[in-house]
Amino acid sequence: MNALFPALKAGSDRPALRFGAQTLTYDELGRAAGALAARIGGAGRVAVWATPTARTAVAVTAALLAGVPAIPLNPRTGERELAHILDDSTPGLVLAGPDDVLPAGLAELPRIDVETAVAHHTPFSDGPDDPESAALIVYTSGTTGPPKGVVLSHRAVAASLDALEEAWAWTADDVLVHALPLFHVHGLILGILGPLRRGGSVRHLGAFSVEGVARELGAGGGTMLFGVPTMYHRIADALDGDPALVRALAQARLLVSGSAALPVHDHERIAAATGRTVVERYGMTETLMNTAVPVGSPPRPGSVGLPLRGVGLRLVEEDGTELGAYDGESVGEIQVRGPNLFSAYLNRPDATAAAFDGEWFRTGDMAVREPDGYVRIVGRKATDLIKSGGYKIGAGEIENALLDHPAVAEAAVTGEADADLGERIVAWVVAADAEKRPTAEELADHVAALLAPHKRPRTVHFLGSLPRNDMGKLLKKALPDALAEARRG
Ligand code: MCA
Ligand code: AMP
Repeated sequence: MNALFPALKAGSDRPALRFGAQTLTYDELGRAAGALAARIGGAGRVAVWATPTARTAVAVTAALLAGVPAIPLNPRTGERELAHILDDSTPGLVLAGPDDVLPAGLAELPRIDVETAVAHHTPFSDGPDDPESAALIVYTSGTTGPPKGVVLSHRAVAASLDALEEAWAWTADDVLVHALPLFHVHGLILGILGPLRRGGSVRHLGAFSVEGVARELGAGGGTMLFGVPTMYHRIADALDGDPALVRALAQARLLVSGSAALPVHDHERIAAATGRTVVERYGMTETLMNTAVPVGSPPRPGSVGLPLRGVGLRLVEEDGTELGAYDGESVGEIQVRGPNLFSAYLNRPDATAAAFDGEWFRTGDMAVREPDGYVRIVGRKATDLIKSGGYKIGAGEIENALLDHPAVAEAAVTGEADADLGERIVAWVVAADAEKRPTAEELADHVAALLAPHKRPRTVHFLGSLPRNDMGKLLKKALPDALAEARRG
């Protein structure tokens, strides 16, 4: 197939990546990734300890050049989730930084330390001949059960990044600033592979801070910012009284939000202070990017824009009928098809089949279309999927983890509106012994250690029993009333 990263092949002294004080030019990245690609060629699949560092970018680039599927691992993944991912994806080795201390769960895997400074040049290929070859396996939560591995091909990655090139006039002159984690589509595929495919550059902040955004977009010369709504909310909060931040945002070419809905209030605060409108795009791990507000379009707060090049999008009613009207009112489930779609859920033909209606992928997101075709997301089908800080989290996986705590007899998990996180995880717990309730912190630590810190409950309510119907089915909608009653009684 055509090279995923033509600028890497050509090599140059232009900066490709900057993480803090460390910069890699295209030449340097080509040497580091080329040398590593030569070592991992026969590895089957490789796990990547995806810290927010240049090493992760080198490791993933090397895997793509070698045609070896990469499985990015959240370095904070708890023991149970890590064990599941390793069992399911069976990597042949793990790529990590020389100083990284890996958890016991990875001790059995051969390890290669990723070097970023490599003096010699190792010739590398353009990647696998077959564009359908798996490029990445990214784990994503469902309503119940452990996360599923989403197999993304070289074809899907290239198609989605090239469609964004067109929508945003994204070029080699762009300098992308972001602070997203590198184990999900947003931060890794859009935020690292995107600039590399264009021959442009990326400045990663390591960890999100409003000061870092102001610095890199301002004096740092960044032209684009990618973030989740929580980040834009924190930026909006800081604008008053921070003229340097206002200037930095005002001079950026493109401010993009995604992974969850950016509230209109935050859109408006940023536009009022900076004169710039944030554009949204809508995607999913399984589909990569589906829609985007094109650069230069008039402000459309609350809209995720138009289907990207090559993406078919339809709205479908409960009974399977396709909505014909673009009236801004009729709500249907978003279904998509196109070259941006994933290949399958790893080892889950049942789940893969259930996710499709023919060639159409059922996203589970509910939307309306305006008369001019713009898509506005109004909700989602499954209330047991929570989006917190831009992370998708299944209520079921947290309930199971809570039930494994010896002091928990029953547990339910819901998402509650939160100005900062979009939704906050709330746990409703019946203690095994009402006299010896665990603390909220103990339960949060327990979930963080088993699954991941971002999956920990932020609020814990204790109840004497959970509300259920005659069949014993949990009534999640009745939980607030049950709590109010428990407090009264
Ligand atoms: C706190 N921490 C803990 C605990 N409590 N660690 C262990 N046990 C505990 N009990 C640690 C955390 O690990 C973290 O450490 C620090 O305390 C703060 O954590 P937290 O409160 O969770 O962070 P936050 O302030 O809530 O983070 C906000 C955030 C983050 C920065 C916006 O949510 C974020 O990075 N979101 C991005 C999600 C994303 O990329 N989604 C894309 C997937 P430390 O401070 O050291 O880190 S969606 C996607 O890809 C699709 C395709 C799409 O459309 O984009
Ligand atoms: P994930 O499964 O983690 O890849 O998250 C995908 C989900 O994030 C989608 O199904 C949507 O529910 C949500 N999402 C992504 N971008 C947006 C957006 N711009 N507005 C609203 N929801 C979004």
